[in-house]
Amino acid sequence: MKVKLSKKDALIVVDMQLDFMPGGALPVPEGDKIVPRLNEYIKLFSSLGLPVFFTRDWHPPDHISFKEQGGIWPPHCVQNTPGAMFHPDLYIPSDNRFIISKAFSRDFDAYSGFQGTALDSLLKERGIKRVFVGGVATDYCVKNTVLGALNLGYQAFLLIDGIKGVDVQPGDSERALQEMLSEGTVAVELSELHSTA
Ligand code: VGL
Ligand code: ZN
Repeated sequence: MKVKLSKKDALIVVDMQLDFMPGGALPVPEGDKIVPRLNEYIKLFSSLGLPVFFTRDWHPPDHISFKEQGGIWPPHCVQNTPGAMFHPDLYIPSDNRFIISKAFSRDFDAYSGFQGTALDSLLKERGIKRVFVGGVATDYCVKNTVLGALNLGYQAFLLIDGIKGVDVQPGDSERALQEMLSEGTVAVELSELHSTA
């Protein structure tokens, strides 16, 4: 399927931070392998003047999602620590790009980039109707960001060649994919996107 990009489209790159990469505190297997492909998406959207949104997990040191506080995760993506930084090879355009921090309060977790952030209003202000979502983890923050977008009335495209899952239970990423598709998400790959020209 060919998808023609227009002024009403935006790219959302989810949580491409060092703690989610191999060697990090909460590694997504092969999370680093999608950086080159995501960079191609970022350059495509950017070259067309379309906004690019980078979400990041941005926890305080005593966040409720951490095991010490009774949560399920090892400490990860603590604000202003090296593990919370984006992968150094991730291409961040110099303009028309936005960093969306989420889950930054001690007592609230957020897997969706829309939860407790300005993402929806930033998209609406720009007349965005369709979002293209890639990043990590397929079975957590990607899934919840995609479902959040659908709930808010956006059309959601999943970048099938630009996602990786954590699979705490085997098959979690595959189940997340099926759930996103059954809710109306459209799976696309880079070669299917084209511009007006
Ligand atoms: C995520 C687990 C905990 C994610 C964030 O970005 O998918 N997963 N916090
Ligand atoms: Zn987290």
